[in-house]
Amino acid sequence: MMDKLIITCAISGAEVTKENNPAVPYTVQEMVEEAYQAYLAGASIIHLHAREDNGKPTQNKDRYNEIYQAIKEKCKDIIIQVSTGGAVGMSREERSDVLEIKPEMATLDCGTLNFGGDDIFLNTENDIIYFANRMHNLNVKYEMECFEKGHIDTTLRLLKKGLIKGHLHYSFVLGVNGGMTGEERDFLFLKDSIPFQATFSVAGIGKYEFPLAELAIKHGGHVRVGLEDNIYIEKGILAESNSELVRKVVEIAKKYGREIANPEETRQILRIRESYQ
Ligand code: KMH
Ligand code: ZN
Repeated sequence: MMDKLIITCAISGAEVTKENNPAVPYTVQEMVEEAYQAYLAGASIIHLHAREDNGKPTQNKDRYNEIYQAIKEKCKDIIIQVSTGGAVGMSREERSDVLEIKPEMATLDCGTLNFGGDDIFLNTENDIIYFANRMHNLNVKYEMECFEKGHIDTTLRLLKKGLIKGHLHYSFVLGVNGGMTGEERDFLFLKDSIPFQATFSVAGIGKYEFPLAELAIKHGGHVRVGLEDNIYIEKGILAESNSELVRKVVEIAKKYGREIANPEETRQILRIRESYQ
């Protein structure tokens, strides 16, 4: 019997802009509205990148806190997963500032990759250990973002050394320019490479968003969608909001008889309240 389906909505990202899609939120108010509508549509986790009002990505803890509290105020029980990936070029100290607000969840990026053009998204082994350690100490549940198979292998090595702990929850982020593609064979390879007891979600970039969502739904995984990953509801047609993308996943889930997990059920499936100690 499959778990209920956890839908994460990546509402803002660090790279996508209002020029790409006017629905991308920058201000606190816009973040709250996008998060709220996604929550009503069925998302139980919001993957959050903070922005300044002018759209500039920031990892500043005060700005995150303002957005975090405002979303929590409106969507009482929702889970907010902050990004420790930030934007390309940020230092690990800058990226981890947000952990000071003690979020319920955060991402843990598990390896370096090219990120299009001259960009490199840098996550050395020491970076991964540093972030994991800080999250163990603050009891922040991490989702391990893997952009290719080598990143999974890294997590397994660190697990053996006791440097990664607790229930393992992966996110396969596929289709980044420089990472692994999101074809069915890629998905199956990654799914079969993680430990049996682990849970996973998929985040398909661009055209991979919905085909990967469908594969994950069929195979007992979970799904992330949102404007961070994909700005189109259909080929060539911009999504009007994050919630429109969430609703499309809910429709696919119905086809396969997968019920949608609410935030409390999500906490149980991901064992969010378990301590690392
Ligand atoms: N913005 C990307 C460079 C994460 O949220 O942890 C990194 C990213 C991953 O989005
Ligand atoms: Zn992100």
